[in-house]
Amino acid sequence: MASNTFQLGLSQSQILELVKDTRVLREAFEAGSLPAMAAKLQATLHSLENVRLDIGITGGTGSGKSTFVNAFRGLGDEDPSSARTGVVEMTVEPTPYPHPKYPNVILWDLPGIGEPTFQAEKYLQRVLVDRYDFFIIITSESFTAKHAQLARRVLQQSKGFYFVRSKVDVDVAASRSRRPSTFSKEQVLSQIRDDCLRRLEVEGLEDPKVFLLSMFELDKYDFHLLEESMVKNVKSHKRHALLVALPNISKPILEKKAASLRQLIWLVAAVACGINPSPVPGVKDVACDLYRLIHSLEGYRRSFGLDKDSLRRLAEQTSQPLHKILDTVQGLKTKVTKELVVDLLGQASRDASAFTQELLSVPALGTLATCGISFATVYQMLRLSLDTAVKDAQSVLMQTFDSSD
Ligand SMILES: Nc1nc2c(ncn2[C@@H]2O[C@H](COP(=O)(O)OP(=O)(O)OP(=O)(O)O)[C@@H](O)[C@H]2O)c(=O)[nH]1
Ligand SMILES: [Mg+2]
Repeated sequence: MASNTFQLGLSQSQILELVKDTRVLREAFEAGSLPAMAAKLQATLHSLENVRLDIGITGGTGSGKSTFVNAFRGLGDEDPSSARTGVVEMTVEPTPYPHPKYPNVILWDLPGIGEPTFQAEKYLQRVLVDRYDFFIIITSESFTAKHAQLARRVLQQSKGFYFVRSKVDVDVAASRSRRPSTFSKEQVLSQIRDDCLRRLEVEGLEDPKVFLLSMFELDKYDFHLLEESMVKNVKSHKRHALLVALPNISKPILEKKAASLRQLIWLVAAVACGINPSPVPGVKDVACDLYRLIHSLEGYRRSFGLDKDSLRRLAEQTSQPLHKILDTVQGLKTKVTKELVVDLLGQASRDASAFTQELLSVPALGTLATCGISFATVYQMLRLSLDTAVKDAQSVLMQTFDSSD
């Protein structure tokens, strides 16, 4: 990349490319001092963290749409901000439910597609199809012509969709109690899957994919596969927003989250050192914006479900004492304060010096010399804190979700 391109100002998509490739970052550093870049980087960071994502949840009446909306947002049915659920028809108008921790991620609880005269085109007009990034089409029974018709129309509007077969816990439990001697969970699930695929194929859909779920137990069945598929297919500038908001129910998702947050560390460090830096008391040669770092560390905890609210909810949902879950957390157990960040920076500065040397030995980073030590220390602190948060999230996952069933 020509260095003057950078000085002239990069577009957001070019900065996104930078996020993916730190070699290009090094070249970019050559072009200007950190403070000069920081404002642009801050705007990019802000838009990456706040980009809007609208997911339309649709499907048969009573199929579990509203329950899915709540479960995805980590809420039970009785939370005051939950979507209403129940055995009689509940949802008649499209209703937005922002994620409680990421209000830019919105799940839309859409009306059921139950009526006999259902017409996909009219339905999509009514719910304003353009609003959604993609759809999740749910059934708790067999897929029918209605689901297929809806999916085809969604595709024609150049939107994506995922088929979900809900309430598989009911099928598994029924089979277990009715045919105990021959019961095989895998067999029940594969029968359901085959039946769903066959019916969708009969309706003319090519190579359909179906995710089997229990809305009450997202950690079981196919939810982790649905998460991975959504992450893979969502537009790249929205991927980070989706990832951080996803429920922490599988190791692969934790790792993908971590990778996405790790890619942004240099951006956060550049912004924290380049905008409103002030000397950090007790940490030699380091100046940065501590509030920006508090925001990022709180963000790690929130995204990995390590904040008090999330842990309390998890304890309730899994009927485990909160202290038992808290015992598995090595990192921050309390609110992130300025003192805590100063302390972490102090720890990081001890092993940041090797990293600073590494950074400064790259000729392109010579211009960083003025704020090189700050950048390296902040970078190192964020890297260590993120690693700790990932480890904690993995321990909490192992502690709370029993995969034996
Ligand atoms: N066992 C089991 N029950 C479920 C599941 N998902 C939803 N339910 C129950 O099914 C009933 C209907 O769920 P809702 O989430 O209200 O369904 P809906 O699709 O929003 O229904 P409408 O808004 O009326 O179209 C509720 O009693 C839920 O508790 C599931 O995966 N397993
Ligand atoms: Mg509903």
